Amino acid sequence: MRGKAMTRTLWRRLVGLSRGRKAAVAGAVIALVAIGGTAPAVAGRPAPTRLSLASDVSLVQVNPIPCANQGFQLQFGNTGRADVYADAFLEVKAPLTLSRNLVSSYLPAGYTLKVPITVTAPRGTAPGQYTITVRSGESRLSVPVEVAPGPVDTTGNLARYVPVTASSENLPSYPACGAVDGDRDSNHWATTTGWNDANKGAFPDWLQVTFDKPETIGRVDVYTLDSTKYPAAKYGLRDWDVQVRVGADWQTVAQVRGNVAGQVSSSFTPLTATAFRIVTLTSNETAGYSRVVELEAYAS
Ligand SMILES: [Ca+2]
Ligand SMILES: [Ca+2]
Repeated sequence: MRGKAMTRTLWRRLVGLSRGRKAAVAGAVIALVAIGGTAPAVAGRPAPTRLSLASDVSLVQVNPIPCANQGFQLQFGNTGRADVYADAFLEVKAPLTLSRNLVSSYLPAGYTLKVPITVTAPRGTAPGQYTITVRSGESRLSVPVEVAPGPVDTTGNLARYVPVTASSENLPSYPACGAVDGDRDSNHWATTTGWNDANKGAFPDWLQVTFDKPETIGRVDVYTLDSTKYPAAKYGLRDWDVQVRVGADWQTVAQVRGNVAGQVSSSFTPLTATAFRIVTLTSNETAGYSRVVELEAYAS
């Protein structure tokens, strides 16, 4: 705003100056344009583009855990008098990632587009300060980011905070990471705290947890959807295999069939594995989905 106010002041003064001095002051105005200000429209020419960039927060706090919903709202505005198509480019240093690196939009005059930007830090990201930079035309915005130290699981759950992938995800409400977020409560269903696959009536589906290093695993607990509104006997998983990856090979270590309960523990002879997964075969719902509220693994 300060740049625009200075520009207006300079032009007001320019009106009262001699021709020679007008030229000198005009040079100063052009310099202001280069750093983000904009000269007033000249008669007979289209009004110049004036783009503004802002964030709704002064600092983005980021936790390096799966499914952490953290970020900021980018406010991308057209403060000029002409409608425009405009691009905003966003960057952040690896290993951080952004949900969007480009916002491309039609911006009517006087309109501010508000875009949620999610910031993700993978497990193991060094804690400290990072910066998101946003640019559009001559406008620039820096958004500071603070990455917190990674949390440590104290329950022995090998899957907690660990990267998870799935055959498909029903987004945005049912991401795979919801199955390792520590929330086993089926009453929180549909609020990103559980996984639902994206192809109804088609099986198998799978949900996989991949370890940072080989782990000894001897038990896998599955919490499928089970609430008063959505009982497991009607909406939960019925049949699935539990598999662990030893070296390059997947081994089936347990099979669950005909389940109608909300929680099933599968114990097996402990193995040293680099990953585990459940391969879902059918649901209690006819032509239904795979639904897992929480997936856990333990040494025994
Ligand atoms: Ca969960
Ligand atoms: Ca499916």
